[in-house]
Amino acid sequence: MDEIGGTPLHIDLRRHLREHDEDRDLTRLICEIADASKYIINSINTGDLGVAGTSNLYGEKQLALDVLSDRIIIKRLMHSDVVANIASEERDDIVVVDADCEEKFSVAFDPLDGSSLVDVNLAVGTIVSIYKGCNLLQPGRNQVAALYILYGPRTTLVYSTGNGVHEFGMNSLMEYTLNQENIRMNDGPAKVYSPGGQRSQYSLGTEKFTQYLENGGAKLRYSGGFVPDINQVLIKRSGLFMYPHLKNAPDGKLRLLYELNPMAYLIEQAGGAASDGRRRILDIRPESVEDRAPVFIGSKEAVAMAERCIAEFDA
Ligand code: AFP
Repeated sequence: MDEIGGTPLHIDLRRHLREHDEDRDLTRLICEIADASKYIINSINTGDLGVAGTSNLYGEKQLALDVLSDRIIIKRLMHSDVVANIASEERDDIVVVDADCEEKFSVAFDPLDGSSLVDVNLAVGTIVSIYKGCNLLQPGRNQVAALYILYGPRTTLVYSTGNGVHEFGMNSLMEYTLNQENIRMNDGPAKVYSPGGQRSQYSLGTEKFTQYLENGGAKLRYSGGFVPDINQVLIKRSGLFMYPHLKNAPDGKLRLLYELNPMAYLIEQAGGAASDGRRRILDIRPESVEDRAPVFIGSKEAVAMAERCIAEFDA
């Protein structure tokens, strides 16, 4: 078996899940989502870049790609036969697939995060959060799995089921094979930082924290896409992404169910941290599928410093 640094290569996603003795239904679910991404890639490369003529529950104009990606994933989730409830960032209500839900999974997903970047040919992604049972409105610490798929120069998939964080690359046969497993963030200061929101709207605490990052030599890397920005922090094993509380948006911008919980689960599994500036993202109990929260996510040391600056300057 070919290996680099102890990583057995060419192992495909299904085999990796099986070799990690993952639940058979969870394996099936994750592989269905991976398969859906093949159709999303095709849509991104050849599809309609225009608007769909509809808006989502946040009043945002939906792109044709948003609606198409949402439909592709919903169809696969239903086809899996192991899903009970589905919440999509592009839909107003939770889709109830099976009321007999205790033994099945409930899934929250953002079908094409950063879709407004496709027409300028920047990287975008799909983000998925998985819970056992019926309830989607529970703290993120109860997730049984999370993953994202990054549609960039290469297509990669990163997942965790609570046994480490693993990255797969799509090969020429459109299969996902292992690139690296058990990814661990390095300790120490953040090497890169991705500051979301307008700096003029930053609180004093966030401004002091941003200066701390810059004085510590962190390089600014912000693409406007949560998935590529988090992927950079994870694969470089160092960095900090933030979309903080703003004077004109106290809850920040990003959504707890579809964006923050799955990414916080992955980054914590890799030895990093995720906070809203005052508490652990994964301990927040959502009140509705629409909930947003400020976020500081990445290297543990940087997240701890963000909390210190906010406690000291944003009382
Ligand atoms: P879109 O899906 O509207 O492009 O927003 C992308 C996103 O949710 C997330 O991927 C980015 O990190 C963040 O919003 C970018 O927000 P700004 O455009 O305010 O920088």
